[in-house]
Amino acid sequence: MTETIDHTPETARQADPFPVKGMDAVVFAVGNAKQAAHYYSTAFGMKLVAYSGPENGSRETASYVLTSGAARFVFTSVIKATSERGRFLAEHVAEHGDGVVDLAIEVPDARAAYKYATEHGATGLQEPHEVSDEHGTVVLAAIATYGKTRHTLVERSGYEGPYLPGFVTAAPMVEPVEKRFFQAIDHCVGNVELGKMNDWVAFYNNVMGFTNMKEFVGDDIATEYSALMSKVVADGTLKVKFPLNEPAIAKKKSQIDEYLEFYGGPGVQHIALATNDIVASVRAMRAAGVQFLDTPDSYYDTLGEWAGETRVPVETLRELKILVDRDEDGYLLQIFTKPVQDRPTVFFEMIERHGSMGFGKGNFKALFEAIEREQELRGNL
Ligand code: TYF
Ligand code: FE
Repeated sequence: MTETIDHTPETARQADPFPVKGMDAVVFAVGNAKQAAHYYSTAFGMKLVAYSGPENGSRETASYVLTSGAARFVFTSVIKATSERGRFLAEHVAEHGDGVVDLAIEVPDARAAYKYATEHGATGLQEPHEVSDEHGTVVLAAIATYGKTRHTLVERSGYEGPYLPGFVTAAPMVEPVEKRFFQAIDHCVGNVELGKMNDWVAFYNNVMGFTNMKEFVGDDIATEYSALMSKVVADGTLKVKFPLNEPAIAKKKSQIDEYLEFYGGPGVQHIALATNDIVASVRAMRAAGVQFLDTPDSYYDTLGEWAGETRVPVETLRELKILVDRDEDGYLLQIFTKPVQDRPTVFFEMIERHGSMGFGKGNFKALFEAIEREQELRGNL
């Protein structure tokens, strides 16, 4: 009998089956991309860096690319739908309102990523293909996720332009802010239908090799406060984190049901933006007219007892309605905007992490009471 010796180095055996470099972009389909670009410039301190539209050969759609540090948002609207893609985007806005069509992920090898994903159960939407212009070549592929959302897999190592081939460099729309409000996308949350959360967790486990993070919201919290269940999947390096929510039966109508009703199905609920100065950012955003969820004074009256010291004095947190959560690894500061369009659908979170890799579980009671007050005002409770 011969013994087989495995000569594979330890690192290769444990190699990530689906390596990612990070979030590439969050792509929104909106009714008026020109005005959206202006809002994210003034209210979110982002900078217009690239554009594609009729002036440079895109007769069907106009797209504005804005960045803040490593975070990139793309706003696309339809000028005249002629192709399948144009009709998809026009119908998406008609059906869902402004929303996210693509959580694009940067990968080192788009062909390998697509192959792995589709061999492990993903629906392919676009086979890997090269796109080029004078700035170089990218490889793009796309797979479907919840609702009509997709993940474009972007391999951009052969490209040095402003965003993607076909885009031209654009000058900022407004005077750039002195200090950016956020520097990265921290996590992107999906709302899925009742009973489907575990299926989507399994999807990311199988298709991308993502693993579950320890934070989850089970039935206990669900029925008492939040009316939702939530689990988080992430890549091994925690650069891409996707919490997934489903509605739970509770005392009041679930905020997830409200989203599903008004969005018209599953989709992206919120994008969390990582900041290293939440106080300055929230002040500037409030001054620019961004509306945040309110937190009652009682939250701050007892905050010191359990949250301990943070870098921000409690009085400043109280003034700006910033929430705190703490776990064994550290703490985080966070705040949530109200929905950023007329439908009670997509919103944003600002998050400043100090060690904690959680998502603010300790704030669920305060947060969900604030959301319920808004639902009540909308007549959706
Ligand atoms: O991303 C998260 O899981 C946290 C918690 O409507 C959360 O931000 C979950 C649902 C929600 C608001 C916040
Ligand atoms: Fe979040």
